[in-house]
Amino acid sequence: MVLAAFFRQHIAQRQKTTDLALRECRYDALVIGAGALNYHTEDDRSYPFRSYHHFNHWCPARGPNHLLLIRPGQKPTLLAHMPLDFWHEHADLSDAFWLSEFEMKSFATEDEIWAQVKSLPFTAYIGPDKNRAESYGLKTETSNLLARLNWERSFKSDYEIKCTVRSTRRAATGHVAAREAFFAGGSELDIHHAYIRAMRCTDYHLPYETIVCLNEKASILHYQRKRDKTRMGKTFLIDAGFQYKGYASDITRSYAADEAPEEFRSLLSGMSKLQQRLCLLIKPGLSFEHLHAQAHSEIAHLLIEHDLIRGISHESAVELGLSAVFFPHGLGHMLGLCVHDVGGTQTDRTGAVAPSTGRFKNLRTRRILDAGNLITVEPGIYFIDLLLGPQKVGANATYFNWALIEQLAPCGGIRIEDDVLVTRSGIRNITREFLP
Ligand SMILES: [Mn+2]
Repeated sequence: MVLAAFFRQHIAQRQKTTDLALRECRYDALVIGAGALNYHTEDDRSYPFRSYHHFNHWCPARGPNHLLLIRPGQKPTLLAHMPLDFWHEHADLSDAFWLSEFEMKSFATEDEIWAQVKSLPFTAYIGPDKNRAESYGLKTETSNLLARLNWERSFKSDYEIKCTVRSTRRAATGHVAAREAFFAGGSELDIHHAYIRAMRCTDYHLPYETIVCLNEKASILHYQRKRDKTRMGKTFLIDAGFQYKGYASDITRSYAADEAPEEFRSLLSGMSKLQQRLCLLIKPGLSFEHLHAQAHSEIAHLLIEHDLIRGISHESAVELGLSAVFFPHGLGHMLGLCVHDVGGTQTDRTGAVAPSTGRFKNLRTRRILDAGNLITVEPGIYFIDLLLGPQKVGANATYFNWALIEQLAPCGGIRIEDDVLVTRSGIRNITREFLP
């Protein structure tokens, strides 16, 4: 089946789920804004444009100022902005694979577009331009509706899975090239360039800036600098993806050269197996917070096995927060049009928030997983000064093997991240299909 056929199904599903959501919230119609260009202060340069994600959920059209008008039982209308502008290229949409699913009307000015949605009967607006929407008589207090739309976003259609697979395939070519550049002794900048070159794209196509860390920088979770002087790294962490029709892949790999300390290489191999075991536990009905707790338990085991923590059981190590010193972030997040996708803490379509067991703070996802959810699984172990420092003088200081920690700190850390689709019977690990 070609992408257009998958897209047709996807739109039919959107129509059905959105009609239901509008009915439940008693709206007659919905307007979704793509959003406008944003400019640097007192400057005519704009920030790179990204369409509003709910706009993207319906329509892959690029560029700002488009509106979508969704009315129950009717073909969705794309009110497209086609300005008379010779400074920029404006996409010719006439042969877009998705166009037949819309009634398209083009306008040269934004005012003409907005005039089309003026004073519609009880119509909700979602998007970045709320003030303008209100001035045109649209309803912008839409949290009830958004909760339902966010909920539906967490069940990926076959079209969305197809896009995620393409995004992953492309990212995998970058990851292979990045690994080669690392083992060839390249700098962080060399590795970043190798990644981009292999994917045949520019930075604009990335869902987030690449995280390319040699050695100790792997302990900085969102490290963004690309050093060019440091070469011949002993350890390497890369967190990088690609975006296809807006759908992100989000993949992390960690490597160690032969020159890296044997203890670190062994820790890396243990983490690799641990990550795979966690993936295989996933099935519909599993609480992601429970899986996060399981990750802590296994990581505590690994730390004890490698003598980084000593004189304590793995249960107590988790209880006292010792595993969290090495693994301070959540195990994963929903993935889709947003890298940290919407709906991660909802328990139902009305937006009720999942009750927390109170054991872990700041988890991006606390859902009971269901078939169709797309989620990342990304356990890590890091040597972070800011978290280790207070432990040195704290009540638990004797549980840490400080000599070994000091020896491994220059290795930075480890994270391994796959993108996993929850299926009726278990999982489809999309990342491993392209990056085994
Ligand atoms: Mn991630």
